[in-house]
Amino acid sequence: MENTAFIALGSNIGNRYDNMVNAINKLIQNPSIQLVNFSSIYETDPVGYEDQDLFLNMVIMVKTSLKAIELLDICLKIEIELGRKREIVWGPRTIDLDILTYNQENIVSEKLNVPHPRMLERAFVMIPLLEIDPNLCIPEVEKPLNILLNELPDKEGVRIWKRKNGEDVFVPIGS
Ligand code: PH2
Ligand code: MG
Ligand code: MG
Repeated sequence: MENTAFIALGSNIGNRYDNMVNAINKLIQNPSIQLVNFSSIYETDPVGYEDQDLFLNMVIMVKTSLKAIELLDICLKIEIELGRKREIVWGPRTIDLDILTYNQENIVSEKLNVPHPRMLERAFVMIPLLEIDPNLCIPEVEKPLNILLNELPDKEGVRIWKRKNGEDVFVPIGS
């Protein structure tokens, strides 16, 4: 499992928590993907298209022997299996799985752009990402990520919903 990827999860339709846990379980059922770390779950105000329900968001870190494009295909397949319909850009979704980074690679293609082009502007990505790796470096980004996060305006739109380490500890891996 020589590659490291960070993946952002988001859900704002149906049982949001089950959608996230089911997506993680489906990912790690793949023998080429191993879960290394995961963030707390945050409830977040919708960004971009605001007339929709609150999201749950989190970030996971995986190791994988898959190429980035293969990992993307698995993510898209899981989105469909969990009932995602693409109707409105930035609109409601049962589950969204976005590859944020893949090693230190820069990938620009029609299907996949890594690092994720909007990740640095989104507190709902940056807060859970920094929770699991405060020292992460993003290719071609000079500023430390905590400084970039501090500069973001919409941090109060991201509120802890289920703590990773706390009284209501959750385990995203089912039996
Ligand atoms: N995803 C979007 C657009 N807006 N807003 C929140 N709070 N969380 C998301 O995951 C999200 C969003 C497009 O992927
Ligand atoms: Mg997204
Ligand atoms: Mg997506």
